[in-house]
Amino acid sequence: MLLIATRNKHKVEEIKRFVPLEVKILSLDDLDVKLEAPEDGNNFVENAIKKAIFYGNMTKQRTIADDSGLLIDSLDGFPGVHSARFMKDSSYEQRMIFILEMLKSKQDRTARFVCAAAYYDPVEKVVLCCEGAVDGKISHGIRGTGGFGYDPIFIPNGYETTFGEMGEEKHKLSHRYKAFNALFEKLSAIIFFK
Ligand code: ITT
Repeated sequence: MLLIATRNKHKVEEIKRFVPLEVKILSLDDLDVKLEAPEDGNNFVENAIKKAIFYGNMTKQRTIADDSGLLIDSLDGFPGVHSARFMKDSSYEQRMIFILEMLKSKQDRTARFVCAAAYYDPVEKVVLCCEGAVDGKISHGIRGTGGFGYDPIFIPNGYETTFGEMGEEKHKLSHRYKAFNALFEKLSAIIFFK
């Protein structure tokens, strides 16, 4: 059994793709977990590990967690580790409008999505974490309805379309794909799932 410890249902769908079919997946709702893990780390790796350890110790289950975000170079990496929490009471459309407004005066629109994928086994006390990133730029408008979060304003390098316009293609090149692909490659070498 494996707990996918995220409240974000889009992340759950993206992470599930990596879990071997024979492994039973648990969610925080399945285990009736109401408490929120601390997210006060300085970077994605710290936060992903904190989430995995917090929920793994609480539930006694082997646990996977994800911490991720968008970093915009000309805004000194904003919103970065605060991607989920900045303008928390506003819709993603409002947040994206705010970002596009801030970038109006900037020449440089380069940005990257980063994801840290963490695994914790509370019995064996094993912690593993892999990071993945995808470079690109911020579009001039909100484009596409696919994906979630900031997908409609992020164009990965080598493409003309935003993640929000892409559909399946996102899952072959995204930050989450790179992080979880690396994590499950390591896990399959050391762990016998059942
Ligand atoms: P959990 O902490 O419960 O996993 P969360 O959504 O709060 O869920 P994070 O703290 O890691 O997760 O924040 C990640 C935010 O970064 C996410 O809510 C989006 O705003 C953004 N983000 C991360 N990956 C993304 C992706 O693939 N596409 C679009 N936006 C993404």
